[in-house]
Amino acid sequence: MKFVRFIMKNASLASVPKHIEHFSKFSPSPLSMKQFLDFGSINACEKTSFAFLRQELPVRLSNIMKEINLLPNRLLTTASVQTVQSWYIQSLMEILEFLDKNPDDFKVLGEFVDALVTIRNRHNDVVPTMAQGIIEYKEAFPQDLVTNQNIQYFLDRFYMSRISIRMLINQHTLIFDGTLNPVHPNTIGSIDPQCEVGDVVQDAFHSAKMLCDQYYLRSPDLILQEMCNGPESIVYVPSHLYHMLFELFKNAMRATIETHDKSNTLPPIQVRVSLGDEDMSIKVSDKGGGVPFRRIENLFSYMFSTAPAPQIGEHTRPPLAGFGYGLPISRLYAQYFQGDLQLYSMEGHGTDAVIYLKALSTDSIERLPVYNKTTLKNYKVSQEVDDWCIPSKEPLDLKV
Ligand code: W6P
Repeated sequence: MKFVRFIMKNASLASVPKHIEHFSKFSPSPLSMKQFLDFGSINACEKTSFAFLRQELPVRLSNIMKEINLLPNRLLTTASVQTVQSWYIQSLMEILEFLDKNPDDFKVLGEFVDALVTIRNRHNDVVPTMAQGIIEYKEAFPQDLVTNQNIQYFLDRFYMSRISIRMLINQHTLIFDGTLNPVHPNTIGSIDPQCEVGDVVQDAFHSAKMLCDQYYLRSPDLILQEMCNGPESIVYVPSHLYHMLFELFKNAMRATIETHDKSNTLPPIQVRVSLGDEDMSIKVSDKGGGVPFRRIENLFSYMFSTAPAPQIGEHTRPPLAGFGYGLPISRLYAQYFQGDLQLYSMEGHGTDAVIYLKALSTDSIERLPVYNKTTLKNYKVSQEVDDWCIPSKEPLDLKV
């Protein structure tokens, strides 16, 4: 019996490349906020969601698995990346099990929810595990600029794919586990049809402030200005918005405190929320001395912001912000529903960080990577020479 199961298991493992070939030929189907809400409305059923997901999850998994294989070999073969890849293979196999099952069987539907929960847990540590792979790679091949570009391109797409897959899994498991969210009874899965942005700003600020007080024994205040009249709400995933704001606040607080460390007072962090016909914009302004323009791009770079976790000793404390993938991943959350996150800094003064979200749920549609010929081309980017001169710091020698 054990032997039969061993053979069976390896038979399905052997057929995985074929399935990846098959499913990666489909483009992922981006969902709009409205479609997400429809899955959670009274007339939508678990059966429809099941039928959609057992096709769409393999498509999204296979599309990004093809891209993992395009990574430079010296990164692809690290133990960390191999581990992540094995999780994707295992999860794909587990979903494929449901392709020949009957959607009318409630037992099948229950097993599907359980399988999704198992898969979600398996992938919990993807981000730190990939980061470990980058650390290993950086030690072996320091300052490889072409690969830095490739890694940025890959991880933006890989983490965006991951955000989208977790969104699908969260919606299905939250909506069809048969219970109502007791704290937020009006949410549809993780979506709040009336997400009050000001409330999320205050929650995120409060959490960042507590961390800040812990590290620095002081923290700046918040000035929140909502434009228009009264509270402003959009259809959105509050946890995504919270994640972005928490990250921005940590950065703003750290900058404020470190540039005013000799002063008794701290300039407050100002937040403006503005709802227009097309955009919901949220600006977080600090007077923390700003960042030189040249360094702004680095704040979003996975390679630059990947450092071994600082050793916490007796006389050191972990920094409040600036390590890890907070900013690049926050930008992905904003971009996921067609928004963006941008930094406008004035060195010597301070930084404005702006989150742009779509005001209309009809414009909030998933932004998803797709594997195609263009993708392949983008990984082959040039070893070619640049066609702009390199500025020289030496004075030009005109003597003959
Ligand atoms: C800074 C650097 C930064 C990043 C993100 C958000 C705010 C700030 N402030 O000085």
